Amino acid sequence: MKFLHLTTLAGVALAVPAELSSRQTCSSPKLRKSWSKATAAEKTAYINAALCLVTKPSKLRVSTHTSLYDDFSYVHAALTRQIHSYAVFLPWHRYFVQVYENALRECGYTGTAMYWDWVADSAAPSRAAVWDPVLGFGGNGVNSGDNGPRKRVTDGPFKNLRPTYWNSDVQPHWLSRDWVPGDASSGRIEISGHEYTPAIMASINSETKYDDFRQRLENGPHAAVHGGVGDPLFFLHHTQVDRLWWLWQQQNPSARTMAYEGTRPLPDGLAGPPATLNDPLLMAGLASDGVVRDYMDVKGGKLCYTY
Ligand SMILES: [Cu+2]
Repeated sequence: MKFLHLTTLAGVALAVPAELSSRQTCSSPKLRKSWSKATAAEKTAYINAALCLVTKPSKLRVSTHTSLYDDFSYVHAALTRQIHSYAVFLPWHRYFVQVYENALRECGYTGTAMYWDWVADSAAPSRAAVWDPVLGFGGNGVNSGDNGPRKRVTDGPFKNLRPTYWNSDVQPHWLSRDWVPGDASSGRIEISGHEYTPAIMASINSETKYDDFRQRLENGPHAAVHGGVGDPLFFLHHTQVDRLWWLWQQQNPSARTMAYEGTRPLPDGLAGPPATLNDPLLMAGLASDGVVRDYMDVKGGKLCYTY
């Protein structure tokens, strides 16, 4: 059982970054930018920091020869039943992106997390700036013959990346990517662009209850983009998910900033009691566990950024 790993991980004590160790007042929130609006220098700095994570030692040391970069894939996969399909999906990924941004800083990065605005690119997602071979993450994977059943990303700054984990199993492979193909006759757009159009996003945004919004965002656009995107672009995808939640909160900040309800998972991943703001945000030793209420407000609790 993959889940048993968590029992051991939970006991690992690690240093907490200073900026997360106490409540802070957020007087100058950092602006998170869209990849397509960032400068070449900003993109290069982000890419270099992401590549640097591969050279940093693993904090988890679940298996040998893994890096800090691998830790992120591992934690996300190991916790998957705790962090998806429940209310905690949004605050958990919000915290996870923040932990990643902190890790990039350990690599000398002075910028912020960036997002891929796939709603803006939904008419032709395969032409988005994020796939650029120099100032992006490279394009779709190809059958290269050296990556098992997976399609290998053969261009861009990450073409020589060898992730250790496939889900939470040790299975070193070349970075792979496999876009959902388009089909003109049925109106299906490559990378499922028809599932995250501005019209669909406006409809999701009209939901007034937190968990209705969360479910439609998670099961619709979030899942559709994931169908063609792996790491390290994962973090630009999830920063966009975070931004869409923030936009929803901004429609009525006094009512929505702390709006949170739905179901909380049990340790085995099955549905548990009603979710509350005191629920934990497990980080499995990659960072200290958090509490939902500290990650609801991007300019309060333990966060200080804006979009
Ligand atoms: Cu996830």
